[in-house]
Amino acid sequence: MAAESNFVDYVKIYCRSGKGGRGSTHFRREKYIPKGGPDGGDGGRGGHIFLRGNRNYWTLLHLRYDRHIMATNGRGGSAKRSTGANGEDRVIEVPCGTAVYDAETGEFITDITEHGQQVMLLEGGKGGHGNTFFKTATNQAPRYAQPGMPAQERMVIMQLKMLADVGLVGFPNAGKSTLLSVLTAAKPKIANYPFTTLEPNLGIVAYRDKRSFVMADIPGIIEGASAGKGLGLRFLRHIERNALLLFMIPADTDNIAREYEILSRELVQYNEELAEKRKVLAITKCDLIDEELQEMLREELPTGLPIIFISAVAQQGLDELKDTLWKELSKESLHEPDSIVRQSLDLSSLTWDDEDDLFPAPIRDEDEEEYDDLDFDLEIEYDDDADAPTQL
Ligand SMILES: Nc1nc2c(ncn2[C@@H]2O[C@H](COP(=O)(O)OP(=O)(O)OP(=O)(O)O)[C@@H](O)[C@H]2O)c(=O)[nH]1
Ligand SMILES: [Mg+2]
Repeated sequence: MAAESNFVDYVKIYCRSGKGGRGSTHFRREKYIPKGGPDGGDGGRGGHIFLRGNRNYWTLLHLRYDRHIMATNGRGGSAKRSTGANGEDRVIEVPCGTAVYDAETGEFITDITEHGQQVMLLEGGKGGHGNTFFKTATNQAPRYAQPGMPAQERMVIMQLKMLADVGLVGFPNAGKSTLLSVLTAAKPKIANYPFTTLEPNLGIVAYRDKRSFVMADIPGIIEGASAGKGLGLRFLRHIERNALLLFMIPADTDNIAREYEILSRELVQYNEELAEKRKVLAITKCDLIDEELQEMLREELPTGLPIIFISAVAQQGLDELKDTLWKELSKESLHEPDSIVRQSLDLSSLTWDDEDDLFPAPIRDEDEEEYDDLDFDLEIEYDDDADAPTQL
């Protein structure tokens, strides 16, 4: 499904840092300096792999087609104490809100939430010391050098979890996209059939005194969503970070309290911590019922959360809704929203498009170290029984 869509919020990629270049075992050889002493340089460091937040990306689409990300190796050291070049680093640009997990264990690795935030995912191998480094008073002609440190590799899963203050939660057709379209400049598709919205949409709600907050319209949830029905769990991850959830149930629903129960249950089954989020309930499409009916409805509503009657179409109750949302957002959070994001992934819950196999990239011939032939000339120059070479 996601393959046809440009909204890519999941990707599995293989990353490898560069290995360190090896140190050189070289001895100085010049025409009139017969025993020139060690002059092998250090190897260069292998390239690192970094992640960097970039607000110009909204999805992980750009990573879909570049799923093997490899830094290059450090070069070996060489004669005249020359240090090998460092490998080239690779920076993976990701949208703000990207959480990264180990694809084999599900372990949470890191979370990129800000533009410019940079995190090292894999460290390049350190370069080995050349024989010059090992020269001491008692061993003036070391015939050894260090190899570079190995590369690191890791298969990772990246998930985008959108950064929004308020997440809209409701059954299909509840009027979520309509509300987003009247409160923000976003232009989501709106229609009188379920699952009109197939991708989350974000909008900025302007509030008084130039204040604003971000609202996310996510596709409709149905009973059984946490077990994979409808669009299933795929989009529930986008409400993980929301400080506040706005539940939306149409006024002409037979049993509002029951619908509220079903929605709450689906969320909790997805993740228990969602139960701790602040909630507001909007009874939508109130233009469909009269005042009298509204009064009757009040009797049978769920308790324990602010409830606002609205109509996006008739522009009723919208200011009151914004006031309530702002008030709730300003309260101290009951719980740190990002703690859910930082939990390990349950790999068995990944049932959608992720199982297109991705294999580690093979180590190619050109990745293997190149030897500097000069290094092997040393036996000709030095006789093992000879004294240590004279001063450089
Ligand atoms: N009468 C009335 N109809 C509304 C109101 N808000 C939305 N609708 C209608 O309800 C239908 C569904 O609205 P959407 O905004 O697409 O609903 P949704 O919750 O985004 O639906 P999905 O994307 O399918 O989950 C559309 O035909 C809207 O015109 C309202 O305040 N009053
Ligand atoms: Mg919609």
